[in-house]
Amino acid sequence: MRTKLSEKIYRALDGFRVEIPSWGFANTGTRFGKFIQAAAATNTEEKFSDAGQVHAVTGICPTVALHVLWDLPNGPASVSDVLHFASRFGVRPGSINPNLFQDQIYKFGSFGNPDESVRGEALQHSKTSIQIAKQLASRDVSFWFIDGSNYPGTANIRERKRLFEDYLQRIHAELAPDQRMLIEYKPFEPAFYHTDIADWGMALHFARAAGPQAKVLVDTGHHYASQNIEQIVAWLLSEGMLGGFHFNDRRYADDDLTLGSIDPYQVFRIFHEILYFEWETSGGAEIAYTIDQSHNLKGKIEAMIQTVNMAQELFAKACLVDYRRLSQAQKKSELVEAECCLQDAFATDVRPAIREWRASNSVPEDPMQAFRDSGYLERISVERASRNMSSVSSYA
Ligand code: RM4
Ligand code: MN
Ligand code: MN
Repeated sequence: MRTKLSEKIYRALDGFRVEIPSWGFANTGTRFGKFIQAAAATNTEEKFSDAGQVHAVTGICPTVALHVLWDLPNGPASVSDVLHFASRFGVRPGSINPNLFQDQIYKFGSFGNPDESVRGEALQHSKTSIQIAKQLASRDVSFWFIDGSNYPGTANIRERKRLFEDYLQRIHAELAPDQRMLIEYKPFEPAFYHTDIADWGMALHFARAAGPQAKVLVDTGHHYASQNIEQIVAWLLSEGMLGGFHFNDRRYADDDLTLGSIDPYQVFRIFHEILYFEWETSGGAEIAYTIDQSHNLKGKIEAMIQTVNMAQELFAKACLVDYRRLSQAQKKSELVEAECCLQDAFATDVRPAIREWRASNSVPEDPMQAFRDSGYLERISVERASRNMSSVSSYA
């Protein structure tokens, strides 16, 4: 017999899916070095295999975000391999991430580069990425740019803005009607003086300049400390411009720590703004929830399961906010009452209801335990150990 509370949670969880990143399963590191894990995935096939494990035990990760250069090393010629891995391991390709930062030509930027031939290469790679997305039936192509400069006076900021408007429009023209391009912002790193798409306002401007299928992608780690991320989310929702998220947690900069490990209330507040918006507008917001984490110290598959569980739990808590009570309290400026609406929901233990939901969806009640019991980790640790000593993916 379901209670009213678990009824609410069931409905919310039925519609909640999280995309996991292929790069979260490979050996990656910091710019100071890499700690190799014997069990890390060494190729695209192994990344799909690991992602399939996460989906099998959680039931809510049916898609994998792919990086074109890392996961499709032969470009469009790798598409058939990816489709084969997808059907073999039971997870579909998700968002496609062009790589406009790793090649030597991008030293001074991609679309903002003063050299027209480099901009041309970046455009060509973007077009190829969109082509790949079409062949994989991926809706979203996510763009993140390193473009910026390190020293005052070294870049023409206005000219670079104009170039970005121009090239993003050209990319937009390549999209199929059902595709979207997501524009990610980041205030610093690798550029440390100015970044061409430094914040959500700039990303919003560029998305509008590009065309109607361009939206903003919010990476939770890409903000200055203490910035109010849920306000950014609320504004983008109200403008119809929120395309998706890259989830991770942080204390200092773009730390890419496990979601909710430092500040679970932050993630709850983001989900709350989305669900409150949906309640007010009686409509579903079209938002891609994606994890952008690659763990250097934690076991990669365990860390991914932990992250997905946390996202699910915080989403379930957020759906418990009493919106009617909240909007009444807000209208009357009953501050303590309004704040308690959020705090009551956040304090609710949703884990029993989530376990029930899993059982009724034929998913293990405890995904982490199920993964540990499966023996998968022990098997791949042996199989991949020697290859891992020689293969290390890069990660910005
Ligand atoms: C960036 C950003 C992008 C990711 C790269 C590798 O910091 O978060 O989404 O693709 O790192
Ligand atoms: Mn990101
Ligand atoms: Mn990042």
